[in-house]
Amino acid sequence: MSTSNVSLKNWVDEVARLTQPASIYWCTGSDAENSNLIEAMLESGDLIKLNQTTHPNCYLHRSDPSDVARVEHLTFVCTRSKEDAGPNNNWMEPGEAHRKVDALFAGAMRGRTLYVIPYCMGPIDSPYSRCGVEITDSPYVVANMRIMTRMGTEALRRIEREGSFVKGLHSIGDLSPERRYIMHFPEELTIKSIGSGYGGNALLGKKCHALRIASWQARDEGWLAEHMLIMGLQNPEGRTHYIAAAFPSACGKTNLAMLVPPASMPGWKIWTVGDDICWMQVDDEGRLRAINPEAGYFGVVPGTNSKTNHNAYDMIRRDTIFTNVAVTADGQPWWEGLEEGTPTTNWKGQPYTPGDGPAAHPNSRFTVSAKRNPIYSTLADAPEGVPISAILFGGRRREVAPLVYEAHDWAHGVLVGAGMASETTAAAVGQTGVVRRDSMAMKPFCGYNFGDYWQHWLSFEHKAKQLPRIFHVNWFRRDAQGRFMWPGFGENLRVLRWITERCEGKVGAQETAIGHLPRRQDFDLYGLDVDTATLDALLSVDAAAWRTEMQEIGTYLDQFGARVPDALRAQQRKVLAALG
Ligand code: GTP
Ligand code: SPV
Ligand code: MN
Repeated sequence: MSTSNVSLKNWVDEVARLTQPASIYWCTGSDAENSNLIEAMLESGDLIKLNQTTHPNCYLHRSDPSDVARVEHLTFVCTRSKEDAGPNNNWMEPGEAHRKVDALFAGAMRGRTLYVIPYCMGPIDSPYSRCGVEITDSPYVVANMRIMTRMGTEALRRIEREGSFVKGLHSIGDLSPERRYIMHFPEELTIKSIGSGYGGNALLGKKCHALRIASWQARDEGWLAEHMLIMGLQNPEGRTHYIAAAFPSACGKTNLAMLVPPASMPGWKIWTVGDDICWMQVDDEGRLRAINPEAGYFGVVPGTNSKTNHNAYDMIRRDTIFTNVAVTADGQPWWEGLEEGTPTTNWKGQPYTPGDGPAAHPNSRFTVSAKRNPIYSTLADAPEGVPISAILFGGRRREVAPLVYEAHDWAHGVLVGAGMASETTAAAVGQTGVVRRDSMAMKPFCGYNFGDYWQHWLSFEHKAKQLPRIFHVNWFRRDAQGRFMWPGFGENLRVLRWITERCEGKVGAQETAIGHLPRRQDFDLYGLDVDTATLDALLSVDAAAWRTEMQEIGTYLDQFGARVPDALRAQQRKVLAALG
């Protein structure tokens, strides 16, 4: 197979000359192709068969122990001007970056197959969707891309009609962290990634294309590419609101998007549109409309059980690729937080005895088709997407941030997003539990200068007629003993209920310097097991702590110098002044 797109054909030839593969294979996305790949990976040891009686069509992949998470320190945005990448990105001059990685790609695919993966991010017939082609020497990447994107012949046909596509070149190289780079060339719509087989480093449609490159394109073209879930909330009267929410990696997007309502809130229904990435455009009526560019979920496994999230738990019982989980004696996948079974083999494939530390890697993941989700929204495939009523920002904050508050207006909401902070997690290599600024949950993913990005966000005030309301949430407050104060998971629906009722102008709040907070009487407390003192603590503002927070946000903004919009600084000064 080949293609009528000359630039694609030439690029594949050029890459083959550089990387010297034993063969070239064009992926069609067919079932037969997938079965053959899985067979081959079972034979090579890339995949391990899990218990097919309890977990039909489920497989385990063990990655190299040095290659289990995103590597932010090895991820670069290579723009002609360093300023355009901004202090939020590692930068390398494009010519130098190409030379550096091309030297590593030379001969990298010797003895291996080069796979050409045409893919479409978003419904194949949506004007909001964008296509790309990933070249890789990893069959695991092919199998994952098949689940995560609309991959194969249909995507190739769209590329041939449209002409343009994002080029992503990937090789696992020698998996050495010393020779690992994730390079982005937004001005050339090109990605080059070598030395890692892990999710965000290797499935180039996801963070590399749909966030870093797409955020750059979105700024040029007047739309938004965000690290957000998209969910529908249907109230007992049958009205549905769609919400988009940006939380940093491993801070609860998949779980919120698949929320199971508590028994004490009958009549509420949740629909998942997306769990990680959201592309939004202003529609003809002046509203923000969102599509999920992905077709599957690459989700955090630990913590998933029938009580925290029955939907997710059911979803991953078949047709799932697990990465770096532990295994029981009878071949079932196992992870921390699963409330049944005993692991006998750890994520590295070594014998496991309880007390040895985590059996599954804290960043172990599942890859599964979105269609396996029992509450999958049929609108996830709609070319026109869904209208967004509210945008949520949120982080993992043991202190300071209350359970929920609403921004005063759009510009203040942009400050709320820009100033977001969260404790680091196992989703990226490095120390965990350290509070860092993570603007709009895009610190690792914005393909250009945050100063310009905030300006782009502010500009929607003039582009749209009916903007979503903006809120901030925090499920992760802790008490003096270190315990979570809020039960989270399904109970988060109480917060979402208040949010949708705010959007409908049906419920009150108290006015504070940082925004509108629900009072106890504004909140659905029926059947909630949280004592009054805890609830009051969750719904209050500590003025002294917030003054410090706002000053720190001011210092953070200073890093971006002249690129920080004046309107954003004005918002920061206004909140600080209101705090007294
Ligand atoms: P990425 O895929 O990395 O972008 O992560 P995500 O934002 O989708 O996070 P996910 O929903 O997978 O949750 C990450 C971890 O947080 C899991 O271990 C969850 O069990 C836990 N978690 C999710 N929601 C809540 C919550 O409401 N409360 C508490 N305490 N933990 C939660
Ligand atoms: C994240 O880290 O935010 C993820 C997983 O969603 S990865 O695809 O590896 O980036
Ligand atoms: Mn993510």
